Amino acid sequence: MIHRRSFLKGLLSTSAVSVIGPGLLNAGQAMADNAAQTDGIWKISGSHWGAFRARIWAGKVQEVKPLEMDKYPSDMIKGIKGIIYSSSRIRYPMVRLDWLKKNKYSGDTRGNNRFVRVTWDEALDLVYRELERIQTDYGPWALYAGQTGWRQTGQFHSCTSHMQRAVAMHGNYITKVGDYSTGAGQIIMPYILGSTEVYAPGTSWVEILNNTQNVVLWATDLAKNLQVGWNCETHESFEYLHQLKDKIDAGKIKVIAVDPVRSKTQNMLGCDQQYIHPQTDVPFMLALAHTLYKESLYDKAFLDTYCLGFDDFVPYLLGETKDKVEKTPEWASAICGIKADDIRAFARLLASGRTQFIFGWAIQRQQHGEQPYWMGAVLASMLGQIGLPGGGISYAHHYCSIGVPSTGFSAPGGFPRNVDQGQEPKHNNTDFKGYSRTIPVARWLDAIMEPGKKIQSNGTEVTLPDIKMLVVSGCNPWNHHQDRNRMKKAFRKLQTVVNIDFAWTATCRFSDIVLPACTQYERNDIDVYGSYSGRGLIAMQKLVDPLYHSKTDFDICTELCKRFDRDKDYTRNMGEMQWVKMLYDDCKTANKDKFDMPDFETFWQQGVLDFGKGKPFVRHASFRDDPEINPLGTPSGFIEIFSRKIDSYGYAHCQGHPMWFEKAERSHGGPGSDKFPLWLQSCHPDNRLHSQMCESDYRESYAVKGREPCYISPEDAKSRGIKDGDIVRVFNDRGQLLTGAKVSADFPPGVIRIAEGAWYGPLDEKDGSVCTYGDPNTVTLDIPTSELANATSANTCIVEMEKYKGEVPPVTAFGGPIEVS
Ligand SMILES: Nc1nc2c(c(=O)[nH]1)N[C@H]1C(S)=C(S)[C@@H](COP(=O)(O)OP(=O)(O)OC[C@H]3O[C@@H](n4cnc5c(=O)[nH]c(N)nc54)[C@H](O)[C@@H]3O)O[C@H]1N2
Ligand SMILES: Nc1nc2c(c(=O)[nH]1)N[C@H]1C(S)=C(S)[C@@H](COP(=O)(O)OP(=O)(O)OC[C@H]3O[C@@H](n4cnc5c(=O)[nH]c(N)nc54)[C@H](O)[C@@H]3O)O[C@H]1N2
Ligand SMILES: [Mo]
Repeated sequence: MIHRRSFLKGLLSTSAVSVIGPGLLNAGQAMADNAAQTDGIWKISGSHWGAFRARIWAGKVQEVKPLEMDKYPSDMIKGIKGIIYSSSRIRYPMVRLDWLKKNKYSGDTRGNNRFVRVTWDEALDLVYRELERIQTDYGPWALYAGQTGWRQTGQFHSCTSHMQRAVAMHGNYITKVGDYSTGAGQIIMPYILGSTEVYAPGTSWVEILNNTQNVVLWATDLAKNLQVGWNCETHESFEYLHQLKDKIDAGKIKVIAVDPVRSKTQNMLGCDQQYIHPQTDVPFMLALAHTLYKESLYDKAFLDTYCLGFDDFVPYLLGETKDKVEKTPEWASAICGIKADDIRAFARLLASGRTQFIFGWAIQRQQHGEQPYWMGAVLASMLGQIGLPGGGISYAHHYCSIGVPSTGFSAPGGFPRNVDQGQEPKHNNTDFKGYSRTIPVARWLDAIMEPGKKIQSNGTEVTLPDIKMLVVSGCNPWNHHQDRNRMKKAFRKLQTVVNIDFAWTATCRFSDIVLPACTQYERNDIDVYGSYSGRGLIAMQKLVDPLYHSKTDFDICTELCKRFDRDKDYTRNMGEMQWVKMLYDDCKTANKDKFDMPDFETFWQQGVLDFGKGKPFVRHASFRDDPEINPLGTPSGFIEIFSRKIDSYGYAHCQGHPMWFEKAERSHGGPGSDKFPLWLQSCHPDNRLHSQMCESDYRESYAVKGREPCYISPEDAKSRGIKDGDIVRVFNDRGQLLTGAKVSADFPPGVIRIAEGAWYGPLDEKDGSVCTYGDPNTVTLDIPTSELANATSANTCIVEMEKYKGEVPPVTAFGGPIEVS
């Protein structure tokens, strides 16, 4: 199982470079002293959006500005204040009225948003009562506490760990494997290149800038997505993007973005775009491979030395096996919308010099999302440049500043998500009644809908458990999962849903017990500065005390554990600052041979440690140097163009080599497009992190008449009589939502975008109810990528849209519950 945090920990503990001493002490302190005399004090903290200083006065955060070290701060820093003081903060523990008062958990009204305020003791007693009931009446298979997400930053307070450890102190439960980000990629790539690749350090930008002739940005929007990090983001990668732009301008590097849309990155770099119809990357790639093969532009020696199975793949390319279709440029052109001659020219360009592929993740978040990643590796293998500086393939340069050299600093640990060794849960029942204890992350809703169903998953059989109770913290399932109306049906079957959050999201609306956590700005913590680069450490100094009746997740979970006498085990008898100091001290010890870190008090007062710049790195270089001594982690140790292992599973939609499969639905002449001609891409937002910061006054900077924007091409707008700023209804057979039209020439006909993370605001809890704010997951398709990864297929979705006539209903997404006394 891959946890990002543990992965990063392992990763950062590799090489060592010299330390650049803490440089910000004087500037920061002087600023703080200065401000203190007039209007408050300045503190330092970090966030997914970057490090910042905040001015506190009269017990309130007055002002937030990026840390000086951050040369390319994200605009989203402006939204932080709005998170703290949003109208959707959860003020008190709340319990759903019908669940509390009626019998049988009143699943039929779940989602009606009518809640009663209760005391902390009442709320936690109810949570404990429900955990007891589930463990004794059913068993650990009926409890799901496994879903995770983008909890706020901070190594100690990382909230999902707190919830999971507290629940684990009480009893066992169902967990998940994988994530929504890279669900298909992280499962397929270990078979092909021997690691997840998606969470691996990529070739450093300096190597690309110095060695590459052609950079292919394949479905990736670096300038948009590098704004956020899993830990506190440094934005160092933007320095390299600017250098890349200079090289493009000077004619030294050619950058081509393969994307249906003209992205923020393309606009920033001024690079070329290779338009492609959505979801048709595999036919395009197959035709590129066909050209390389036919024109002998491929590296036979590389395929012989480093790869297995090219000979098994070629017959498919030539139309001799499987579908018996030759994968010519003419064949591909009819599917992907690129002229056959342009495909040939593209293939010749790829083979003309040093070529670096950089893939994003959106194309594996679609049906058969395993295939483009595998086929990308085949193309890169045919070019024979894997392991060379500035050549080969990367699957993650848009994520957490991958490509910025790592300092080799060992990151601090975090709060444990399991019980300690030697401890047992109160109810140590390990009888899962034949149900699988671990399920693929995106299939939890299938479990609720079809308990007992057996599905294939990555070479094993999974029996979906009969989930009766959910406990959620640090993620927002009513943001991240697909198909809201299907979710409503599933949630009606649940007995009890507990959610811990600081914001009244749609998940709160569909819960029964809601516990108010405080934000990260209301607690002390420590974080890595630069997730993969290991640039430094950030002290996350509490800015203000927890607002309203909210508490830290740590305090909430401690009090829950007190109810079954496990609070001391849970906390290890330590408080917040003891934990933070211990994590720091352990980190100092782990790094003692590499960096001279000051004592905790000095660090805390200073706020930031800077370890300087790291050493450049070339992905797969050691494998290329000597594949016998440094084999890949694949079954054979080589790049597997044909995978016997995958082939042996006998899956219909992921066979022995990469293939093209038609999608369940597809625009541009694909299935269903006569009725729903528009492809909806629910990309990651430019001005939020998923649903976080959607509720902030910062929203006003991009919302259209108070709704989430929907980007649409001038052609599609015109043919539907839609003007920029109009309220439009987007719909298909699964649901409907209202958004505000943004007409933009960056979008081609047949493609619209509504960013994921727009809060779900249904008019009521009934099926088919319109979403009033514009959550794209109201209409997305909830099917697995394939039997291999079972990942989300969110980007396989087609819709129609129209100008909204009639009276526009108010937005119901924000402002919290309907409080009933
Ligand atoms: N259609 C579509 N759907 C998608 C995607 C897509 O591209 N298209 N992308 C998918 C991907 S890649 C991802 S990663 C997911 C993201 O899905 P999530 O990770 O679920 O998204 P977030 O909105 O970040 O949800 C985090 C929630 O945790 C809460 N929270 C944050 N910090 C704390 C804390 O300290 N304590 C407590 N108690 N709560 C906290 C926040 O308020 C928020 O409600 O979405 C997936 N869904
Ligand atoms: N600002 C911001 N940054 C983020 C996040 C955020 O919420 N906000 N979330 C973070 C997280 S959790 C994740 S998982 C990553 C997500 O990273 P990705 O999944 O890579 O990002 P997306 O923005 O969904 O899509 C990237 C590009 O893929 C293109 N694309 C989509 N479908 C296709 C297709 O079929 N073919 C081709 N060729 N191109 C296609 C889109 O047009 C877009 O330009 O971003 C991270 N960074
Ligand atoms: Mo993600």
